[in-house]
Amino acid sequence: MTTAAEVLARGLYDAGCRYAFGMPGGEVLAVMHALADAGIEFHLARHENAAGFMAEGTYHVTGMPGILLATLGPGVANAVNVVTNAWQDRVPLIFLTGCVDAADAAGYTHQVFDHGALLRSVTKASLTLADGAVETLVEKALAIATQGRPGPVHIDIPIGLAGKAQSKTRPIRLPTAAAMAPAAGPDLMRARDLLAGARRPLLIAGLEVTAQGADAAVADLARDFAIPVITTYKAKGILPEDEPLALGGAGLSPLADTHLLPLIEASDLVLLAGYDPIEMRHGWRHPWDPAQKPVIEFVAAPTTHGMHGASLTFVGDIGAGLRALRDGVAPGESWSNGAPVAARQALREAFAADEAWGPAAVVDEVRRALPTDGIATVDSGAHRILLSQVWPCPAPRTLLQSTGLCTMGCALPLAMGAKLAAPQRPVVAFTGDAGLEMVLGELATLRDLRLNVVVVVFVDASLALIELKQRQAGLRNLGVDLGETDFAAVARALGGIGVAVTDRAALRTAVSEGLAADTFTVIAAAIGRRAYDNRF
Ligand SMILES: Cc1ncc(C[n+]2csc(CCOP(=O)(O)OP(=O)(O)O)c2C)c(N)n1
Ligand SMILES: [Mg+2]
Repeated sequence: MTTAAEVLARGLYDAGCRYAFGMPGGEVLAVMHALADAGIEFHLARHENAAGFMAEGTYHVTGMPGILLATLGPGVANAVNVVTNAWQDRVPLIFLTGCVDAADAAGYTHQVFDHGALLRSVTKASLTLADGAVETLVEKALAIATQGRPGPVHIDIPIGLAGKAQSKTRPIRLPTAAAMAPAAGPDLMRARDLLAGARRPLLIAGLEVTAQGADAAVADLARDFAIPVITTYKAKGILPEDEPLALGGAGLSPLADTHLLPLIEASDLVLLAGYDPIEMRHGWRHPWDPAQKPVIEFVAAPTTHGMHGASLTFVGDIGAGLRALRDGVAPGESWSNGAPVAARQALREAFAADEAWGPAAVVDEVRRALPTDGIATVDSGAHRILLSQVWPCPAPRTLLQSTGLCTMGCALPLAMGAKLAAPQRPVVAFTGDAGLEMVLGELATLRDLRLNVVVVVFVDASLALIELKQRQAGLRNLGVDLGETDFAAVARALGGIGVAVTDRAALRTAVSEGLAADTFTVIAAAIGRRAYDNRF
């Protein structure tokens, strides 16, 4: 006998899913056991929200959708933030939940609400598993989650159905639809003419490039045609950031924008590669007028964001699109006035990391200690905006963060998922003190998983980003200060190594020992309040 839960689990396994995280309740036990029996590792987290970020961490390493499992009612409600994050940050997440059978729901209210109605605005789809159609629904969920603009898909699993035998089962059919390359035609000819005639071309690359694995196509185009590249924070490293054409990440820093936006203004052709402006703040609304300047866009799915326009839009396979664009075009002169080199130099000076001590020194020391195959994650707050400017990425997908939703509490669990899926790679999580306090329980999960993630916490006893905004707005100090937490002691109490540091040398030692340890390490870097004034 094969149950519906087993068919579901086998389907997800056959599609390549290997990791599930969550918090069970009585209503999802059959599903949890079926997942494990099918060969999908199930890991218990301390909060559904963190479990979802662990699943996301595995996705960035493996490229396969992660699975979040939650029980009905409070389990679903606890997961709303991470599901929304998957929606805004374009993460293919399969969210499995239990629900009472329809007949029961008609006359029973305890913990019962309409999961689909709650989740519909923040998922690509909310499906309910149906007797005899399990394979079809798994196929549908995976196709929806991974195709076009990736995102979360919810599957509600009625309790009675999970353990019910399925009379006929079949292997699932994996999604076959491939992203389309641009068709030959007048638009492509015009795009090639524009590239051939450009003298000051500029590339802006976004998260869809990493999602589609089109990094090499972007980097090759940039190098071969000497086109400077601005990326979003999520796309950092598409062009290794030590290369002269890499202008770093843009998104949240008005200071960085003062150097980058004038380059856009000066350019005579803007090429957008997988650029989804969901990562960008107000300053990136309509940064060009396509009536005045040619803008050629390659995107994964049709756009309706209203953030900018383009002269030509090609929807589908971004790598194939860029290769088709350059086909038959000879590289010409590029930026003979040297403006991108000057902008790069100005950015380096604006975000210098040579201070004796402070948040940039913390970032600088860890960057020196982390090998180039290392993965860093960073939480939301002032520390992230500074780090995203100061931290050079040697490759894509080596700096993970929440850039669409910008939620706190993501860095630690993202690091845990990444480490689990890539145990041989060193992993460091950067977080603010408030962000770490939001997910402290996951240090216990870290201990139980025996992962040697190094957690670096910027201790400023403050919601620094919000305190800064409060002060800039001329408001009195309210609701933004934290008491002092001894994070090193907390780490030790939870079974890890804890170190408090106040200078570069001690930090250097703590990071190298942490990376070599057989358990997790929390490094509490005391930077004091108001460390970010005039930094970004
Ligand atoms: C879940 C969530 N709640 C609130 C916010 C708003 N917010 C953004 S940054 C921030 C302060 C974070 O403080 P901390 O983690 O200490 O980082 P710091 O700014 O001090 O570097 C807050 C409250 C958010 N982004 N996410
Ligand atoms: Mg703080």
